[in-house]
Amino acid sequence: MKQAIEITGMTCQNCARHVKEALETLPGVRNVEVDLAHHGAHFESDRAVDREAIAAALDEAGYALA
Ligand SMILES: [Cu+2]
Repeated sequence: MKQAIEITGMTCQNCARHVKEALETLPGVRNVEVDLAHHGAHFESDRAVDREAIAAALDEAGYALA
């Protein structure tokens, strides 16, 4: 399934890369695409990824789930 999220705190391509890496640490998540211009990201996963787990991974990297 595909999941789309909105993220706050990204300002440059380095941020986008950090967010991509953070999301890729989540079990089952693949094909992460970060859209810096629109403060978003989407990815594929076998099953819905818990919103709290996404928020925690982003928080650890210094960003936040919008
Ligand atoms: Cu940055």
